[in-house]
Amino acid sequence: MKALEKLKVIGTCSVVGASVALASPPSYALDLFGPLTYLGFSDSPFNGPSFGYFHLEDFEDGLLNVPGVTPSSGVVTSTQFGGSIVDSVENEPNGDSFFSGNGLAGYTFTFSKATLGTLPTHAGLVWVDGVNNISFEAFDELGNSLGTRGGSHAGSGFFGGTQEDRFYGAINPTGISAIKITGGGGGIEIDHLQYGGALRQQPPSTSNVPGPLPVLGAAAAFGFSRSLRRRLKAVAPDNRIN
Ligand SMILES: [Ca+2]
Ligand SMILES: [Ca+2]
Ligand SMILES: [Ca+2]
Repeated sequence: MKALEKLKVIGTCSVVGASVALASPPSYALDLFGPLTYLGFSDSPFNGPSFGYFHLEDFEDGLLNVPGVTPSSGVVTSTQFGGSIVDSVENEPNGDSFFSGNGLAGYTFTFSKATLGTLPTHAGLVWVDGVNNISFEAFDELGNSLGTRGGSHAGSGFFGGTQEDRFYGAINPTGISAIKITGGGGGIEIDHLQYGGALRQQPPSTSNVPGPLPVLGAAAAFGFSRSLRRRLKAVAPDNRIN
């Protein structure tokens, strides 16, 4: 059955939202990812960095209900289809995903700075079914393209199969306003929509006042120096050591 024949017209999904705040924010540079083999979140290049917030939509609750993101089109796959025709990062046919019947147009996921506080610095998704050729694009805070990535990894069938699944994503330190993915003819299906705002780098300190640790260090060094002089005088009394 062709993807176009999956008249997956309109549906819903599940949320695995998470907010993680860790110390030592790293620095990030503009980067694009994909197509990367992806069989679970442990394969995500975003699995590990420190975030002020992070959301992963796996659609397993039948809803697209993570905050601050709006799709241009599409439905949760289970609302239109069931069984083995549903592709998912999770073990289909028990999983769920997000589907659009117009793969050529694909869909754009737009992020809300008002809802999230800051635009995500990291954003990506996992292509799970459709037709070649596949193209991913990300947009900066002004809506300008950050670049594209392409792939042609679609398998021959439309009834599940995770070996063809690939991650696409982007990092932009000044924010990502939207990500878009398109395919060939027929439908397109994605899963594991994920995005997060990295913790900001702390500005370097401009203070010239030494902290308590350097002061203590200097005092210790002075004390050691006096002790050393006394020892040298005892060992070599004829040498002048002041
Ligand atoms: Ca959900
Ligand atoms: Ca899923
Ligand atoms: Ca698949």
